[in-house]
Formats: sequence, structure tokens, C-alpha cells
Amino acid sequence: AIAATLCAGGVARAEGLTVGFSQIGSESGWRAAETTVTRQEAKKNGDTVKIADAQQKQENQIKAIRSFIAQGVDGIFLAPVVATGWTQVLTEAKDAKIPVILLDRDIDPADKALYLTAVTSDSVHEGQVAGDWLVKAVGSKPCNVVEIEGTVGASVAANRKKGFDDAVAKDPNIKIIRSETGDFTRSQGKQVMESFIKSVGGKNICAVYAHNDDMMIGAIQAMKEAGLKPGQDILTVSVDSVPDMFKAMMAHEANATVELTPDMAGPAFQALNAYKKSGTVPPKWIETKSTLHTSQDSDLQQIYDEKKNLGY
Ligand code: GYE
Repeated sequence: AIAATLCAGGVARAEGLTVGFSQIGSESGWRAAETTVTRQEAKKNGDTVKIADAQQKQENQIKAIRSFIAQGVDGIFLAPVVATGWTQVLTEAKDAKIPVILLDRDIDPADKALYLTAVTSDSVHEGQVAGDWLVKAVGSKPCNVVEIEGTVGASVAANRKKGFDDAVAKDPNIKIIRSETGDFTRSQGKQVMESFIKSVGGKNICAVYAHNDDMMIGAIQAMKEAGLKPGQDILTVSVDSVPDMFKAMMAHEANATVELTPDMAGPAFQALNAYKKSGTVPPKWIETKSTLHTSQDSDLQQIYDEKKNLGY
């Protein structure tokens, strides 16, 4: 056992790290994939990850973080369900000298002293990419948009709304006529779309913007059940690029999705290892890419297959 921990020169090799990950839950296909990829990345790095599923509740996340602190983990990954209310518990982690890395969502107030780095996309930009796509797709005709928002209080929901609003505000033809939360889930996305169709009439809706693909997949179901043709009569644009969205685009039932990698943990493990083992301080923000895919692309099947191999 001792030999295994020695390098060629007889110098002790640093043992793998133990990381506690306070995960939000499994509300979307994207998040389930993020959890899977986190496990894979821990294994690849020779690290250990303990994952606590908070079932969408901040109080459960706070309990999990306190438990990780009590266990003396080497680092904590946190995907904050909502943006506010973290100062106290993150100060406790800081006092215990346990670095915290934010995954996929931000905190507010953005007290940068409370975490080592944040691995996230630019979620305002994601909304802009979605909005810019819609402006082009709509052309010069009037277009009533309904919006299905993510979890109330989550940084990404506020940001995806802002980016989209800014982009479509440039086009006087486009009007956002309804906006409601679907909490990032398929079932609520479907319910919200049903209520939009009821209140404004399917024929009066020109496009749907959903803050994630799962809600859009629910909305597509609602449109089909109401006898509408999503992807044709009603344009769709959403965020994540889960495999099922590629299926929907290949079936011409959806139009566009902004891709978000579920691999937030890879860069997080790298940053934590470099910090713990050589004191390297990472930048405060490690930004992941946002790529647009549309139903007109020729590589949809290929990307679907790649995603399926990745952890989805
Ligand atoms: O887009 C959505 C998930 O925080 C970026 O949360 C993440 C979002 C993701 O539930 O599907």
C-alpha cells in the first residue's frame, strides 16, 4: 500500500481529493447529465465526490454544505438553486478553509471572496443568442412570443430573460405577450404552455422561448395535443441542447437550442487540484461556451450520438 503512494523518486504522491457536491436535484436532463459527468470526472482525476441531492430546496443545500464542512472535505462544489441567501454558510466554509467552487449558477450578492471560482456559461449571452436567432427567423412579420421561465430566483432564469429581452427589444415586430415560470421541468413546461394556449389562443402565438429544453419538450407536447404544429406554425427556441431536443429538431418539431455543456465539474476538479496541490489561484470565472444549433443544421444526428456518449 505504501509503494502505491510513492512516485519513482520515492516522493509521496498527493492523494486524491474528497469533494462534496451540493447538487440542486434532477429537474432537467441537463442536470442529470451534469451529475453523471461529475462522477466520471472525479474518477478520471482520482478524486472522490460525495453528492448531496437537495430536491430543489436551498435549506437542504445549506444542510449539505454544513455536513461537508463537518466531514472536513477538501473542497465543496455548489450549484446554487437560487442566487441569494448564501453569505452565512459560505462564510462558514471560508472560516473552515474549505474552498467552494460554484457550478452552473451564480450567487447574489456576488461576493467573490466567498468562493474560489465559478464554472458557468454566460447566461445573459445565452438569452441574447436565443433572441437574435428569433429576430432573424421572424423576419419582418409581427410575432407574439410566450416565454417559459426557469426557477424563480435562480441566476440563470433572470439572466436568460434579460439577454432575450434585450435582443428582441431591437425588433418592434416582436412582442413578449406572456411570461411564466415552469421551474425548469418538463411537466411544468407543459402545464404553462397549456395555460398560454387557453388564455391567448394557439393561433395567436408565433414563438415560444423556454429557459431550458425540458420545459420546451413539455410545451411541444402541449402544442401537439392542442392540434398545433410546433417547429412549423410556432417557432421554438430554448437552452441546454439535451439529446431529446435534437430528436425534436430532427422531427421538425423544434427550431433552435443554445448548447450548454454538462461538464462543469471537469474544469472545477482541475482548478481545485491546482489550487490544493500547488497553490495556483484560478480566475474567478471559468466560462463555458454557448453554441447555437438549429433544425437546419446537418450534424444533428452526430451531436445526438455524441451527447448520448457523454453522460445523458
Ligand atoms: O439550463 C437547466 C437546469 O443552472 C444552467 O439548470 C443550469 C440550468 C439548466 O435545470 O436545465
